[in-house]
Amino acid sequence: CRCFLTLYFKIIMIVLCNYICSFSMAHTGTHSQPVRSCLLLVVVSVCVQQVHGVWPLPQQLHQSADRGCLSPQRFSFTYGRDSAAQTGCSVLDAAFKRYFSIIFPDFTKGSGLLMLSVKTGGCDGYPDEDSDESYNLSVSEGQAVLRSVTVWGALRGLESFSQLVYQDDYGSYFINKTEIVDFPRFAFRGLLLDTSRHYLPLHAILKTLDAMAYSKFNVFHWHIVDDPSFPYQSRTFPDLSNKGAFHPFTHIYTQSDVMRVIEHARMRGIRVVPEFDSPGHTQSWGKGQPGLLTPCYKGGVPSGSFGPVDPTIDTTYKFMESLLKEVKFVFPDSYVHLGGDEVSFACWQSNPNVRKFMEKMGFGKDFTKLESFYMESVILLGSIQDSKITSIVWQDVFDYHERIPQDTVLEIWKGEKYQAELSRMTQAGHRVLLSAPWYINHISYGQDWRNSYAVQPQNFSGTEEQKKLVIGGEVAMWGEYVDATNLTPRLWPRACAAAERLWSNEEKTLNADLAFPRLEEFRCELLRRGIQAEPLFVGHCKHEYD
Ligand code: CP6
Repeated sequence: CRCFLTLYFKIIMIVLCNYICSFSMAHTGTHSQPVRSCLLLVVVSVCVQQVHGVWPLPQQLHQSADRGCLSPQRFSFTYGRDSAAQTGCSVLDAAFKRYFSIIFPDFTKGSGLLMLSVKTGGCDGYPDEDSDESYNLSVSEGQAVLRSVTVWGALRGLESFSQLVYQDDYGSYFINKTEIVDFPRFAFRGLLLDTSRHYLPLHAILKTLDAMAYSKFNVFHWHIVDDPSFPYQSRTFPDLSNKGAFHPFTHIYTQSDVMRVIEHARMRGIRVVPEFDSPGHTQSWGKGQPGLLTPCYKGGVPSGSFGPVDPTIDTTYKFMESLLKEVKFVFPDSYVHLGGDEVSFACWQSNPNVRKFMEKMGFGKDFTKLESFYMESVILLGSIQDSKITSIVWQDVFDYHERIPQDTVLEIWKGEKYQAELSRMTQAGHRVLLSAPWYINHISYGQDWRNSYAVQPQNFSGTEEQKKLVIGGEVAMWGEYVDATNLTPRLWPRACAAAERLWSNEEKTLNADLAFPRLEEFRCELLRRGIQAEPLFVGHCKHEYD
């Protein structure tokens, strides 16, 4: 350990600097001004060298320039005596192993430094919307203590701890004396992956979950099926993927794949919210479920093509009921995304049965009423069964129809005027998720993470009560132009900007220029951990290849 070596180095620097300063003073004839600014320079350079960033920024972070050495051979995570979670806690035993090898990649387990104390056990459950993710971390000479209410908070604290450890040029490990008090600003910090436009192999999803945990995302929104393909292998309706996937064996998610995703996410305190988007975006569903989609007509006869789900027949609702029942059984989270976006009315309009149904229901020529009728029925199907689900729907459903059930969460995806939309939705008492400004499948030249960083989710006209209804937001990675070849660099580090916006205190993180060096450092850390994150700008990292 070479603490003293750097101490000597500092002393030599200061002496050297004083010498240069007095030299320059003698020559210019000025008084104390240059000495002071010169000393300031030394202090600043020492400080800059010492501060090790955490991304996203903790609510309170006090770091001192005092640092201690960490010896990999003598380091380990332990459970405090007063901790409700003890050895055998699945989530934390696994997290200890993971973080040990993240921090010390070239070593195996040592013994005794970071002590962890969790108030409540609950190691075998799933994180949910009410999970307490707060933690306190205190790093001092010789030991560190991490306190949290839940295991999920402990995971966030371990992540921050791992980001505080650094190596000097000789390979010695250090951590500065640090006090952190931390908790998330928003409870819902999501990332959407689209596995229908392109199939994403399991390893790509698992790796994305790893990277999500590094920036404290806590919801994986799995847009699992859509028009182009239906890769979810259903127990109840196996033909949906047999006929609707790109390939019935290689391009599907089996029940065991889905379980692996859910468990990998759970171990990192991440919820998995599946989306089964209907009545639009369902072309692939029609292949394995004949009679589900509306036949389109041309010149008074069926044209052979199909439109959205047929909302006029009983069998549609029976099917949706069975499918949702399975989804609730397979996915433990109490939230399910039911879609409801971008429904094209042309096909419904062409179909004489649909027109007859419209007449019978008194909808006139207003097809938004028909879409609302369908969505309302499907939301109801989800909520009347024994274990209640909370539905999320895209903003279209609210735009068409303000009388959807109060506990339905609305997600904003349209780019223009999302502030006005936030106002109207929260005015109507709905909880809201913001995704519109975080469509990072869109790329452009330059540092577009700054746009994501500048978003102020609660900056709209409304009462304090209304602002509390914004439960968080989501980064969306739609898959039209994305598969496993380019997913990672397109996501990271750009998604990190939203991660900090959703976790950290707004006042402390408004300035993107101040965030820049910390994000650069975090991006290098992602590379070191094997996440092929793209560069923010000109420069280099110490570890550029995995
Ligand atoms: N697929 C689904 C999509 C989109 C939506 N729903 C989408 C629309 C516009 C943009 C990006 C994605 N590809 N099912 C809208 C929620 Cl810019």
